[in-house]
Amino acid sequence: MVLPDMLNQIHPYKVLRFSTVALAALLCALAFNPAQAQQPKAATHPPTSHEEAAPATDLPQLVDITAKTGIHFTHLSSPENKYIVESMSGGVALIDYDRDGWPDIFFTNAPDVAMSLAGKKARSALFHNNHDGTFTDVTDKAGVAFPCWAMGAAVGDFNNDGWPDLAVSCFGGVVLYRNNGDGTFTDVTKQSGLSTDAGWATGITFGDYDNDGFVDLFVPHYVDLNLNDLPTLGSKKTCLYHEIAVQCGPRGLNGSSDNLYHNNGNGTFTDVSKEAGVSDPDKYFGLTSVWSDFNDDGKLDLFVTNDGEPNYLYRNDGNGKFTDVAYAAGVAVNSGRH
Ligand SMILES: [Ca+2]
Ligand SMILES: [Ca+2]
Ligand SMILES: [Ca+2]
Ligand SMILES: [Ca+2]
Repeated sequence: MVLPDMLNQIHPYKVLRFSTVALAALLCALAFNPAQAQQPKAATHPPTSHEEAAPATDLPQLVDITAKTGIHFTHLSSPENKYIVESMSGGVALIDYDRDGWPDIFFTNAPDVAMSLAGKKARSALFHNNHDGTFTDVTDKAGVAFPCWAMGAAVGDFNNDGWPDLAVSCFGGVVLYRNNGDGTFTDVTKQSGLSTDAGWATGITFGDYDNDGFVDLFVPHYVDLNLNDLPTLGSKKTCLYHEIAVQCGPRGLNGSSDNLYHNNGNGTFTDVSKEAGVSDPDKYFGLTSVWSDFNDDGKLDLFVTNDGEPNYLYRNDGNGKFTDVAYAAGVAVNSGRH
């Protein structure tokens, strides 16, 4: 999952606000045993005077419990958001990496441009769920601190050993971590064949589209950006908003194609994007993706959101090929309000 600033790029703090709200909601959910949460007890007594005094609202009441959880994580990037690559990062994934029945949390992190050019990295983090509403930072033991200039993450057991593995989308391709089952992970990007992925990967997702029992990986790509030739604030017409100098992009920048990787069942993947019909030859600005069998035919379909450009809804035709039906389904474009 990646948390992009899709709302308006001239308001750089929306990413932070959105991430904070999402995190607060997430932690509220995680504070409870999932099994208990799924089976709420029916009220067995009449409301007390205290309950009667509660605000008259049907809306759920959420409380920010972050400070009590032991989660101390700061997403770096840049609050100034001078460049689009500094405003589009920020992702989180729930992964019960130790299979104790309690979801643990992985946060991606990203440097700003100046840090990256100086060779500095941003530390991602994995927090273990202690079952009591608190979490422990296990990043270093797990070996997942510095996957890349990280954007989003996806969880899937790519080698079917029962232990959930972790894929991270990066400004610069993808990283695949194999879960060793002992609290540690191994970077298997190279041997998996996924190191060929290049460009700005965003909202990746695992799904077994061909029903062979092995999860496959879809990787949308966003803007084709060169760190050594970054368009600066207001440097061209598309970097102006009502004559105000703003961050450049995505409009006015080049996009990047998408990739579908078929899981070969032996720890390796093969790029099948073009034959499957999901390669995005028009190079739209891909942001995130989700597998779902929307027509209930037993075959996973794929929805890909593109920033400011038509989305894709790929219907799975069952022979390793997909057909984009986004326009017919009414999900290609929105009303275009600005
Ligand atoms: Ca766990
Ligand atoms: Ca696994
Ligand atoms: Ca598969
Ligand atoms: Ca389907």
